[in-house]
Amino acid sequence: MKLELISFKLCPFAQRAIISLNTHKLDFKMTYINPMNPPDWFKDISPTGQVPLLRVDDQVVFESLVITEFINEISNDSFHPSSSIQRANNRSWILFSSDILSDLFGIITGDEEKFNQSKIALFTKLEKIETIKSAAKFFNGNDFNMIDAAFAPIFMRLSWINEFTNNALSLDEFKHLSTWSKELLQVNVVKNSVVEGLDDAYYSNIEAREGYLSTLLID
Ligand SMILES: N[C@@H](CCC(=O)N[C@@H](CS)C(=O)NCC(=O)O)C(=O)O
Repeated sequence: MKLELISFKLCPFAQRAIISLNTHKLDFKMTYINPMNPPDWFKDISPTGQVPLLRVDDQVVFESLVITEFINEISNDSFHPSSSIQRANNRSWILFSSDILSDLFGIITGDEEKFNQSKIALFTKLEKIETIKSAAKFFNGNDFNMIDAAFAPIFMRLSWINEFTNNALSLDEFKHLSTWSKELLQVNVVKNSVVEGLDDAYYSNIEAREGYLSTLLID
């Protein structure tokens, strides 16, 4: 089976797929495009115009969460906990994590009012996760699962934003999330899921958006 992941370097949704492919040690070709200015061949094969897109031989799979489930299905080791209810619970929180990415988008692009609204929305969600997250290293204990791959791109971006500002989105009030974030960002498949210098590109992206967050950047 030939796999090709069509991605965009800054895309947190695509990063989930990269972490999943690398966790399962699957060979794949990586093709980067800019979805804001896509090549014609991409328009022809992408139903939504969005990345990530996984080409599997001559078929395409789209939507990051469907891609990660597909990767799990074609792999030998399960990327989910074994109990059905725990698996369902993980999938619910994985879906929840996609809404957090929408809040982050508002934080990066919005004016002061939008920034504050998005920050409240983000922190309300983080608080909910904090209440159900155990003190364990990862979401399900010591095993790195799909839910960890779904949240890692979020924690990576939160940690960059905190580094670039005076901790504008500090996680300090969330003890369990702080531990989870610290542990996730040390995992090799997470560290290696972005190209070198992506933190600088993310900084430049915040600057270029000229939202309220860009006024909080420390030089
Ligand atoms: N629900 C999609 C969201 C993917 C998404 O928003 N991708 C962005 C890049 S990070 C994109 O392709 N944006 C271009 C567009 O929406 O036209 C998924 O989970 O795969």
